[in-house]
Amino acid sequence: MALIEVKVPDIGDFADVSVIELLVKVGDSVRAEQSLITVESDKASMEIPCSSSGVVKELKVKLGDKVKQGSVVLMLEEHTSVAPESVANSSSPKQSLSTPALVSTAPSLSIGPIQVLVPDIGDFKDVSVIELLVKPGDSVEVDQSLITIESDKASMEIPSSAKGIIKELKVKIGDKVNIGDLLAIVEGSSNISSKVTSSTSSGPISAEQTNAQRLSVQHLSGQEPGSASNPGIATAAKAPSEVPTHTPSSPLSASTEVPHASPSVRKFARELGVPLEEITGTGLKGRITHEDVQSFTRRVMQGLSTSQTQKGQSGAASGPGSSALGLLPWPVVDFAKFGPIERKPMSRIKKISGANLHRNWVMIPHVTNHDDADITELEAFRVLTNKENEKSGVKVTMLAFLIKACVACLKKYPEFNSSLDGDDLVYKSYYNIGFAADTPNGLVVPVIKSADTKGVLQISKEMGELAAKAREGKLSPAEMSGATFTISSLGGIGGRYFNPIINAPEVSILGVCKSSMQPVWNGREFTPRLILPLSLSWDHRVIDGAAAARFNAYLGQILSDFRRVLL
Ligand code: CAO
Repeated sequence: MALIEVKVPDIGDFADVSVIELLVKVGDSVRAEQSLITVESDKASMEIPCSSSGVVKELKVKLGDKVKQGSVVLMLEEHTSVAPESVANSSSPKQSLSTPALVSTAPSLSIGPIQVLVPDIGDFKDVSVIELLVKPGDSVEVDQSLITIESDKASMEIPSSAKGIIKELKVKIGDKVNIGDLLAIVEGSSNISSKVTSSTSSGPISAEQTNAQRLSVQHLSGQEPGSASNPGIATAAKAPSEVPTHTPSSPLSASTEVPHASPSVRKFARELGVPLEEITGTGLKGRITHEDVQSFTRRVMQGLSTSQTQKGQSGAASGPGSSALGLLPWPVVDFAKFGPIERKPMSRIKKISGANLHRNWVMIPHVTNHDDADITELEAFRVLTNKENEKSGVKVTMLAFLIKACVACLKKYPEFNSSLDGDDLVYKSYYNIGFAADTPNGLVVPVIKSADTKGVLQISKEMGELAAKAREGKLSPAEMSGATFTISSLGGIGGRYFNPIINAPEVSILGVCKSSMQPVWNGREFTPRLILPLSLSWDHRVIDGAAAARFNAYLGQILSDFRRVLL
């Protein structure tokens, strides 16, 4: 096994940046692309990834050290042998980050609306806006940070190119931005800049990139100070000698209100819903560390302190935390202590559905009734129908029959098709049936609209189309909304019974598992029958046990003799 030096790769304009976090320690197993350290310049921070997998033998940097391209970060005992030269060269970060150099012109008065655009942000493409640091009406100085953007490996603050009052913010949290995008309209009030210096670049950034590496300031009215024409992006592509630049002001002076934390800490805080502005950082220069976020969370969970955000939220909206329920705080475990681990972010769908499931589980008093339905004849009919319709390309599924059967039950027992709204119960005269679909990214619930007006063949066809769209992640919000009742079928997979979680604001959900041949006593003998296990969860605020038992019994009757649907 080769011992190699892992070096800081090309990090664009970053030179002599501080190490603000060590993300690994001696003895750790690391894999290629895993972040090793976080470095931070005055306006941006980024994580330096590992070039290959192996075991950390020695750390060559410590907190506060200054590093640049080529600095040795650590010695790695590689799992697979790779020539050291190629390692150093291959270890380029996912994002090549360059601190934005700002275009400026000679100091002069400039009054009028000014467009502030996203400057050259290196290799960053479609990066998310994660923080708005100003709002309309705020006074801003030149170089004052306006927003924070973050890719998967780095975050950076985008400074204002103009001094004045923010008239309009053109981005919101979650927007994706690129070079040249309009960020804000600033009512300019005085000189745009004073410090004039030339732009420098290091590493392989080309002359063209260097030239383009400027913040574009476009005046909507009046002349660009010191320029004959409006210097939009096009002007920004002039040679450096033609376009004077100025350096950003001191990092902390511009945004003293903004908590300083590395991208991974920000991400960690966001995942936990921890407001960074409420934390006092204990790291270098007051930086918020991973531990700060953990100990803040621990204190809130133990009821020793309260988050301002938590205070501001209504109980119903935020849901009770474990401290409100008098529960022990969530255990914080360093899993890596016990063996190798891999940390992966949850998919967007999982995060959204997880939050919904959690709320529904906590807020709805669930009860589940389990029952069986004899589907021997129905399954034979389904198989026959599929044989007869082979050429149509539409496969009739058991789930389509279940949807039709449930509509009949919902009509007979309308409270199952209702929703709670304060002290009122809203009864719906339409029957939109959601069905849980398992996709590579998580659970989604497409909806068959007006299922009462559709036949089993049409329902099967729509279900096939919606399930395909679900797997491809192409369902529109409209196709996943408006359900009045949901079915979750694990029949194609297996199992006997389970407790499905109600999909609020619905009040019940049917879970079905795999049917199997069972010996059933018919009064004279045991006969083999195909039995489908049913699990009906219901909201006990709206429905009581007797109604649920009747619903299941009626559903069983329909499934055992589908002609009852017509009654
Ligand atoms: N008993 C026995 N076999 C069943 C059955 C049942 N209840 N339901 C379906 N099957 C059979 C089908 O007949 C099919 O067999 P063939 O290929 O031999 O015809 C096979 O299982 C696969 O069916 P399917 O799952 O593709 O089709 P479906 O209409 O039953 O379900 C869908 C479609 C989208 C609901 C399903 O693919 C799916 O995603 N299920 C998972 C839902 C889920 O995750 N629920 C849990 C939510 S809570 O976390």
